[in-house]
Amino acid sequence: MRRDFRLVSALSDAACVVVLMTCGLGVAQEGQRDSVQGRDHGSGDPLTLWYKSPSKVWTDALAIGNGRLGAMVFGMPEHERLQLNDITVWSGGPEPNQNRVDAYKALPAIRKALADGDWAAANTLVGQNMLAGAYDPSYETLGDLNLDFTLPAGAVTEYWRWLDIGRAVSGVEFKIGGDTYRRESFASHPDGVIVTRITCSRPGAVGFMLRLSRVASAKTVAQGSDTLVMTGNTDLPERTIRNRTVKALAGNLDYEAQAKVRAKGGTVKAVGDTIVVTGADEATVTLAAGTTYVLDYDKNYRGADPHPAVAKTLAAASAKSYGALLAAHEADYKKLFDRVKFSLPDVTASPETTDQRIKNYGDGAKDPALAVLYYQMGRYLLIASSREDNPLPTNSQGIWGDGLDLPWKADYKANINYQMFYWSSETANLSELHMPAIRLDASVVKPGMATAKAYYDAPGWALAFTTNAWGWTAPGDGMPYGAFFGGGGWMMQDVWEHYAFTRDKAYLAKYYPVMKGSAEFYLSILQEGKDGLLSTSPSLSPENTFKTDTGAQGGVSDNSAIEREIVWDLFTNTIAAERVLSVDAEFRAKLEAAKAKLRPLEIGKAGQLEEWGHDWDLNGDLHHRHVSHLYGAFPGWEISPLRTPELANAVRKSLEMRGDESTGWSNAWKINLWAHMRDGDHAYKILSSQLQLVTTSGTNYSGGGGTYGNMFDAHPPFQIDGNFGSTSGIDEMVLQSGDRYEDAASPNEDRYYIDLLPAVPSAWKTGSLHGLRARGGFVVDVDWKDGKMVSARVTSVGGTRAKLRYGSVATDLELRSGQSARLAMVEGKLSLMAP
Ligand code: FUC
Repeated sequence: MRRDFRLVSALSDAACVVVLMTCGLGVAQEGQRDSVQGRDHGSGDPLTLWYKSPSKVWTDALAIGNGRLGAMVFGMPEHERLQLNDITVWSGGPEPNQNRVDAYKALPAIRKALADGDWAAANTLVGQNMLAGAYDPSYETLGDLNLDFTLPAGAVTEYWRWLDIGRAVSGVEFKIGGDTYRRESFASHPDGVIVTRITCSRPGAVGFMLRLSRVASAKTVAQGSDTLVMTGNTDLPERTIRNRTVKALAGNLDYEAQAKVRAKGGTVKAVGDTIVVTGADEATVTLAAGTTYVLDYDKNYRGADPHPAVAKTLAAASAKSYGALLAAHEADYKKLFDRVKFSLPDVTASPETTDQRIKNYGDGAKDPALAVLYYQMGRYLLIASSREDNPLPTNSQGIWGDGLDLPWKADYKANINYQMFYWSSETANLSELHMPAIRLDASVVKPGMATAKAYYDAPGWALAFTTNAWGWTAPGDGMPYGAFFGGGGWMMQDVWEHYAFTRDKAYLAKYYPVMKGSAEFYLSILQEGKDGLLSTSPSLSPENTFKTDTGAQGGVSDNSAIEREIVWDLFTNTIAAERVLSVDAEFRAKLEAAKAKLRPLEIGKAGQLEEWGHDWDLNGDLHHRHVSHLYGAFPGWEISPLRTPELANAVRKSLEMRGDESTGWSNAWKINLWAHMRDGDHAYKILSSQLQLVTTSGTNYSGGGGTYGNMFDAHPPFQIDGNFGSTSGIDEMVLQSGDRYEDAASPNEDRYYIDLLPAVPSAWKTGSLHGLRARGGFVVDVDWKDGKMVSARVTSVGGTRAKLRYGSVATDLELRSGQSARLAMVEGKLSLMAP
């Protein structure tokens, strides 16, 4: 179908509406704009992504966001599409009856089958008894802001579009005849709006029709002459999901979006449910949105009508000039973004477009500046999708998802993905952006208590394999992945790590009960073997299955490694939290006793770390994307090459057996794991395959991971965890701080080694990374040259004592808050000196 924009401009406004409505959308590259001639250079700025052709598919478009509101900017010359998202737009609603209340009664039979080695029976029993019902709600699009431009005929030349992540501004610019047309878009956190400004070098040449639309359930009306108001509810139409009919369901969530146009010169008027601008010198479109969502189980996740707040936000932002909005946005964004500076000498400063650079990188071209850009893109995306006051954390699409049933519901999958979103939040100096996740974690305690009771008759709270906006905590959906019960314990890393990095004791006191509730659950479900050792039974290893030596297959074991590693980690951190707070000595003693009796991890016949607590690894899916049994090496700290060398060797062996090719997030996990194995070159090899250009969006579970042209991670399809996880991986190559030591001078404080340059790849001979955060409350700047550290500067942000380590040589550090120290290699020795 073709839209003819010349026709539009020749008709009356009223007729335009009819033409547009009958002609369909999204094919604006056709017609007279068949040939868009790209500009031959970008801005040259190292933190700017740029392209010389308009977006053809969604993963070409460029992402902006203010934490809660996001948009994908497509940048077609005649048609701008800002595909909109609000982090709270979810279908479905709370499901207070999600649990199977008597499920725990099946446990004795399951445990007996496991003790008897009847793996098949155990698997069947878990499938029959331990899963809740359907899991249907999905994160959804908010809709589209469409601008259909009236442009003169003629070739589009010198076209380019960009995203400047140093300023968080995206733009499109091109020429027709001698005139330059330009649009700039950004999402402002201080003003709570998305802003697009349209200009042309020729006065009076700005003309467009503005529409606000959504694929389902929305109604748009004009209000006055310059504003559109779109309202609706995220009810689910009847759909088919995996051959199952999902009934129409009234959604729990109402949304509202408002867009207002301001123009200099020309006219602005409402025509039907559109706003038409003609003959203006420039125009600014401002969009605000909101929903009834509130992250509160007791309120059934339903808050106030968003209308008054949306109207107020829009009115306040519209009263400011474009320049004032932009200046406030940039200042606010830079406060976060500028905390970390990463630089690698740019050997071949590439003039190519960003997608071409990604392609070249995958083809073996050396472009270290692309790795720097990719690293900072992870930080940009977190700032854009998880501000401190976000009503929900970033989800598996960040905030950017188009459609009503997004891949894997774009939820908070708690068997790796959700936690990976926040791995870099603390290390990459964006600590406050971690808070939305910590609040979500705390919000599942109440529904999770019912889940703990239903499936284990246990105290505390439990969360199985995933959660969503509506407090889902039950196991479910399918086997074997749906019956994993490690999600809650794993999520508690959020709560602890935020303290470990910030040393905020008031924060820890507030959230300690959340950790304690999770620890209580695991304490009560641990099973004692005949030898007195503890493990979980039933236990799973996310999404993987095993094959025994006699050929039995299943996904339920009596001793999976990851569940023990999660428990080790949770108990270690809860014990540490109690030591800091001194509120609960009796409970701490119970955890200490149980931790001492946890069944040690096993090393199998190939030297690998056993995934199931049985030596079955060689019979199974050798290249499975999940590397769950390696949790103890990362994100956990049970295994480390210097403290537990034998287990670390087993981790290396398991990583080798799994191979390097996988999905995007799996690549990212392996970058972190190889960094923790202190093998920077292997980490770098996987980072390089993560920087391969992916152009397909079909789901691939066994490989194909990489990066889309717009720098989004490709599972494929798009899934943002690989972005965040890779940024964390680079942090872990340069700085690690999770190895603890006992400090006799202050035995109740958790103390850490700060490992400088533990795994910098040989390809990055010389470089610097300034502003990373280390556990214990420090900021670290480190510089290296010819593969060796030149100097490091450590500044206390609440930290007091640590051990600085380079290779295996360590030195003690003692600082007061705000104080710095410099560490340098002097005649081959680590020396601490005044900054
Ligand atoms: C798990 C993974 C998939 C995907 C999904 C969001 O199911 O195994 O690969 O990441 O979560």
